[in-house]
Amino acid sequence: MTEPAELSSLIDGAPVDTGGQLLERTDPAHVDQVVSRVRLGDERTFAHAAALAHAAQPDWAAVPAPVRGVAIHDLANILTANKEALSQLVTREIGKPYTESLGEVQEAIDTCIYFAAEGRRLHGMTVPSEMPDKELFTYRKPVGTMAVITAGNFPVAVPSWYLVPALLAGNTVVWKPAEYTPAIADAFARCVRAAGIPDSALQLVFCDGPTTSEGLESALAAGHLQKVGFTGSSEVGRSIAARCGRHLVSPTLELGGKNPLVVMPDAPLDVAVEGALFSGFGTAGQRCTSLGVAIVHSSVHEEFLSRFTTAVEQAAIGDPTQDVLYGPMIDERFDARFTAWLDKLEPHHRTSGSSALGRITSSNPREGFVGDPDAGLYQHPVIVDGVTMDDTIYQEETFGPIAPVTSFDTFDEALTLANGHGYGLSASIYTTRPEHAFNFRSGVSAGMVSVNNSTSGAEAHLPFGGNGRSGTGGRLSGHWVLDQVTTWQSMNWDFSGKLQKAQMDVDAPEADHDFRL
Ligand code: UN1
Repeated sequence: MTEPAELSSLIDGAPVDTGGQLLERTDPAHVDQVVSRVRLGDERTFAHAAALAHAAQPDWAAVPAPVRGVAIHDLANILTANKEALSQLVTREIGKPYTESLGEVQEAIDTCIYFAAEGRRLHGMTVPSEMPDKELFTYRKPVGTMAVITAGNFPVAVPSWYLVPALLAGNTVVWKPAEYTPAIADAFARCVRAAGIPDSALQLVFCDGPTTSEGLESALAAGHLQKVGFTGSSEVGRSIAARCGRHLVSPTLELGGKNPLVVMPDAPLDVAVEGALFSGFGTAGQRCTSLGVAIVHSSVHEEFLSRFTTAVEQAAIGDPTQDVLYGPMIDERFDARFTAWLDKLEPHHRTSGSSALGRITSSNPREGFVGDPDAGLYQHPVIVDGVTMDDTIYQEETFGPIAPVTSFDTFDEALTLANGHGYGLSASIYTTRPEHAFNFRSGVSAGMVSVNNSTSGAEAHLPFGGNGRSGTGGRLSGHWVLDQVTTWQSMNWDFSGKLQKAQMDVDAPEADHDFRL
């Protein structure tokens, strides 16, 4: 195997040697194998990248939108041609099962396909004026330069949700990917470059969290950023939002979730179990859309729990290059944080799904494990029944292979449980009755609602995002994200040859208000 190259930030397309820390990234399924090495940047790297992106923005915005769309179309083709290579990198760098990695890259391709055509729309409107000889118009203007800070669990799809519409709309971008996915980020940036998008329009910066905060502050203070997009934890989102607020820059935040999955007494139970299995344990529970809590009607609770337990016991877990439900934890930090969650289980919790808890190893084995458990960061799956609203595992996002379960008697109780943690990303209900589906839709705080489908697996052209602790209401994907990457500009043109004052010079017909039939 060839020695992995040393990667670094790409500023105006050129690698920069900042002399910062050298981070070694190992395959979480084979922790003795180095996948990539990355030289982290310092605060000036970030601020410098923002200054250059800001300077380059007018030129990129001057390229006609349909032509920018052609570049996005080319990016779709380049990603398609490199789909296997990129997916293999995703599987190696973060341990995502290969079929899911292919799905993730496809999500980025779908995003490009959608936005390539948007280059020929980006519609504004003509609006009637209240006065004669005057025309009103609206235009979408790029916001300017965006900082995009993304997490490592979807290292291709989620960045594409920001980068693709941002570039299409004429913005330039400073992208700070998760520092533990440098090879994927580098590969994705090289695909963008191969599509003919200028190096100055996408600056790739590798920094750790504290350095990113400092860099962000300098760039915001210098007026070089007009938007910050962030996908990650609610805690970091809160601090980014506060920072943005001080500079009057509106952030787009896609934060954590505690996504409820409600099982009504009339639910198709097998479908609900399948949905809970994928929601709770797909990607080892490391999706922002992963199952937060299964809320099961007391009349079907025991039956659901027993079928769910069997499904989890029988699930294939292990080597992500094989056909498994989930592979390793993304990174040691995720693994350690998940272990800390297991310590928060309480005596009233009843666990099932695995004969053991914690790391899967040869001395703490899982029956049917696929591959060598000692080689990677594998965690036993756990279903935790008997969860109450006071429990920390009800209130906080856990980001790991754990499925909290609770029960309810009335629909209102189910809704209270679905909303009580204050997150509002995705929510799912299993039912065969339309009134349950629609009442859940209107009562739940989540930005995304599934009926008879898992909490995960949003499609690339529906609005994606949440409320409350999950975000400030901005939406990614589809045409909805255009309101994040553009601002509306209105224009009025008066060709009457005189000053016509709005509201005052309106020649409105006179009505006879005393008229009665
Ligand atoms: C995330 O975890 O940040 O809906 C995004 C899903 C995926 C995206 C998840 N399409 O689960």
